[in-house]
Amino acid sequence: MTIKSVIAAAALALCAGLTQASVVFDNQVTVVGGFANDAADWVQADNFSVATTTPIVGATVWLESQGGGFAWDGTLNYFIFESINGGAQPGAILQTGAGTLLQQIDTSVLAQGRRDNVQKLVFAFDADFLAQVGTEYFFGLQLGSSGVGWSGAASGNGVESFYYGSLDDWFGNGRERAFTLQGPSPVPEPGSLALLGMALAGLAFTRRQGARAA
Ligand SMILES: [Ca+2]
Repeated sequence: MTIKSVIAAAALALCAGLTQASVVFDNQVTVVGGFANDAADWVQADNFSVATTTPIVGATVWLESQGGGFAWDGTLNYFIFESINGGAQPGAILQTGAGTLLQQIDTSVLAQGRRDNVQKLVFAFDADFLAQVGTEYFFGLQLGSSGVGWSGAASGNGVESFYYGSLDDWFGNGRERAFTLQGPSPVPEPGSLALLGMALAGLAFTRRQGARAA
């Protein structure tokens, strides 16, 4: 292994750690298309909890057109609610904001409208939300464009509410929503940092040797 390849490998490991946010909750829904619910006129919500107390910095959601043509206006309003009534419904809003789109991926899964594909969207929260271990919450989403639904699966305990009415008038629609929640990027491992340092030191040494020989 040359020093250059060691540097490249260490730099790659560092970059991977910095760009890949950790998943702190995965609702583990297999998106098959056709099980979307309108998240424009309604706020859709689904429950979650985390394994350790952690900030949540963003989310990944799967969206699809219900009538065909993904005419989404870019609005990604998100909510974190309390979970009340033994997990039956969202309670008070703990945080809400306008998500910033980081990435949109056209999946190969046919959408409900059967004319285009389910879209996978990665977005960042306005501010971190500190989720406490042992506490259940609801994650909610409201899009700007009607006809765009939040993908999900046929069974589960998804809950929806009529947005233009009252946000405390929830009822279960019997569906799981497709989403993951992201924690902060992992701190680079000491091993890869040490490797990079050693490689750089080695490179400086060989350069000195080369200069002396010349
Ligand atoms: Ca659920």
